[in-house]
This record gives sequence, C-alpha cells and structure tokens, in this order.
Amino acid sequence: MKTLTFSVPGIHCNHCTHTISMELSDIEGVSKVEADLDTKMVKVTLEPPADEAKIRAALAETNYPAAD
Ligand SMILES: [Cu+2]
Repeated sequence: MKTLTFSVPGIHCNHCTHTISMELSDIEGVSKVEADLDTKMVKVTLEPPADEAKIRAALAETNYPAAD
C-alpha cells in the first residue's frame, strides 16, 4: 500500500473534491482519497491493481486532469 499525491489545478469548490473522491474511490485497490480544496492536491492511498496511471486516467476522464 502506498500514498500518491497529485496536483489537480481544476479543483475550485467542494463539489469538485467530492466528485474526485467518489470517482477515485470506485477504482479497485484505492482505499483512501483526500482531495483538498485549498491546496488543489489529491492524496490517494492505493495498492494493486490500482496504480498511478489508472489514477491519472480516471482524473482525466472526470475532467480533472492531474498536472505533470
Ligand atoms: Cu467545483
């Protein structure tokens, strides 16, 4: 299990953080999602089969792409 942090510039309100949390939590292997409105950072605790690429893909699909 590891924790990855993503910068998501598109976060602008609590609805955004809620949407991101819901979408990422649906991914198998993701155990915890913390999306922060102030820092626009998303912290994800995961284990296989979830990985960084899957989280990035899900963020992009939800229209909240992670910054590089
Ligand atoms: Cu919003």
